[in-house]
Amino acid sequence: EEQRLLLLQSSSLFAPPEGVKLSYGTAGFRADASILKSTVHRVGILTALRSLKTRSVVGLMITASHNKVTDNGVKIVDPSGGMLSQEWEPFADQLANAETPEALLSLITEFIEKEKIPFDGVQTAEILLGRDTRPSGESLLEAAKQGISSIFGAMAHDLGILTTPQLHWMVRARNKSMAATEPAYFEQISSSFRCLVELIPNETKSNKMDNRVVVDGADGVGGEKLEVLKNMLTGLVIEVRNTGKGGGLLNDGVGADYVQKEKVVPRGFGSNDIGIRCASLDGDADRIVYFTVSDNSSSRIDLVDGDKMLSLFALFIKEQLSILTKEGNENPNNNSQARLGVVQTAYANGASTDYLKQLGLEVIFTPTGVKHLHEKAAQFDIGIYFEANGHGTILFSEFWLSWLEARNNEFSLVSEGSEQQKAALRLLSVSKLINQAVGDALSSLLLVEAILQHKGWSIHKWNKLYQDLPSRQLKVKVVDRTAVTTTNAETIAVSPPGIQEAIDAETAKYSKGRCFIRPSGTEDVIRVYAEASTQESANSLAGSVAKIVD
Ligand code: 16G
Ligand code: ZN
Repeated sequence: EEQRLLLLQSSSLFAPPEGVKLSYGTAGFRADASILKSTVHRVGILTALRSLKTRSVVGLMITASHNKVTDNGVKIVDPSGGMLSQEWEPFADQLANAETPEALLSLITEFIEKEKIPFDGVQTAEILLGRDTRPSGESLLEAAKQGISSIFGAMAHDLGILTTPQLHWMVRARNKSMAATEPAYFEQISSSFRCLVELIPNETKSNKMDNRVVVDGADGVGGEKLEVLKNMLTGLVIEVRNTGKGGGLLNDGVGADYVQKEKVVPRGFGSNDIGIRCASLDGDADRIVYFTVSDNSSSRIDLVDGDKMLSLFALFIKEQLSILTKEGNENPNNNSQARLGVVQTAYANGASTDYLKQLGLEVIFTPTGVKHLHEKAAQFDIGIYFEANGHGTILFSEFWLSWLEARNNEFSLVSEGSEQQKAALRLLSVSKLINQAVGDALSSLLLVEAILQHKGWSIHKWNKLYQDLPSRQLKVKVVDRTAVTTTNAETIAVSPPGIQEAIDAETAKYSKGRCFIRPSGTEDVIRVYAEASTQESANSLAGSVAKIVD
């Protein structure tokens, strides 16, 4: 009874905005920050319930990633460090849209019963809170805290300003009883980077490679954190621009999303940077793309996107695995081939998929959205996933990692310093460097840098792994985006009837033509993606399919 009163009282302070319907989309709730307080308060309540239900530490992150600075958002981090279980998403929607405190209370009561959430006053809940640099973050975080404290036994730990992947990492670490602080995070990724650098073969060490990278911090949290991290590294010089300290506006003409979609340089980059290796983070540092300033026009870029990072990572891992499992070594039992797989979405450039298949890798497709890719990648011993937009990571199964640890220990006894041991150590370092919870721009940056140094490659050499097929993306504003439904990882439209046949007929007119449509998960639009052998034909294919949709 006391609990009910507390919830009613707390909720009456956070009335939902009128006439707005919010939904827990691909990446949590997102909207203009001014209408989000009640939603965040309710997500606070939900996060406490999630912690009670799972009897573990969970997380709550306040961010709107690459969206404009006046937007904000909120999402829940599950005990594994991954996204909130999809089963709970519909309930998040219901909670956010309950009109009165009474309606909210009855929803919660029903849900507690249905989900058998232990509500005995004995079980406690613990929630880690983080936010990006948006000015609205502070008051929204306060709303989240009040939501959490309206559940008896729930405790919030405010960790202040963090990148999204840092919070995911910390939630995962806490539930594994490991140190879950920011210094522990920096220490782990900087020391595993150091290990990879120490294991660079002598042949490439002597290559005079440019060890400088210039990073666009999107005027957000990533730039700020990278300023700290860079001082813990040796053998790599990181120059951070758009750190947010110079008065620049978050995501405004800067950031990975802008650079990838517009294919132009971010603010603060130009003709002085021609030939230099550059990278761009998004507003909460869970995405990164590389680029170079094009030498014919100082505002255009050559983009090195998520697909190319995936390819570089896949190549490196595959090489290390083949050294590790080379035949004729001391140990006849060494026949454990790791199952290595890669996961992409329909947006992956067709040339990247061809390249990966030609490497002999298993390539799987899922619908857009990190939760889908992550789930599939987790089914391999080593699963690599990336969206073209620069979000991705490499997952190592616990089982395979302990096999690898054991192999490494054997090598220490019988063949210390052998090539095989080095390969084992490199793979172990990668598993510590790259965020196991979610895509992380800072750890992806360091892994790219370590691999380029390992191979003695410039960004141009890397970019030549394969040549992107020309592509074009368009969006079509529609009244009802749910009219379009898709199947086969969004590559085929099943409704409205007849539309796929029309797309097929159009696509068939182009050499290397490929085209799909899908409803956006974050905007009221239908997205069109087209690829073909020339830029003109990709543009024209996208254009005619957009007309079909309209
Ligand atoms: C969200 C997703 C991102 C996806 C994008 C697609 C997460 C953390 N983020 O930002 O992975 O690429 O949505 O947006 O899942 P769209 O549905 O509007 O095309
Ligand atoms: Zn982001």
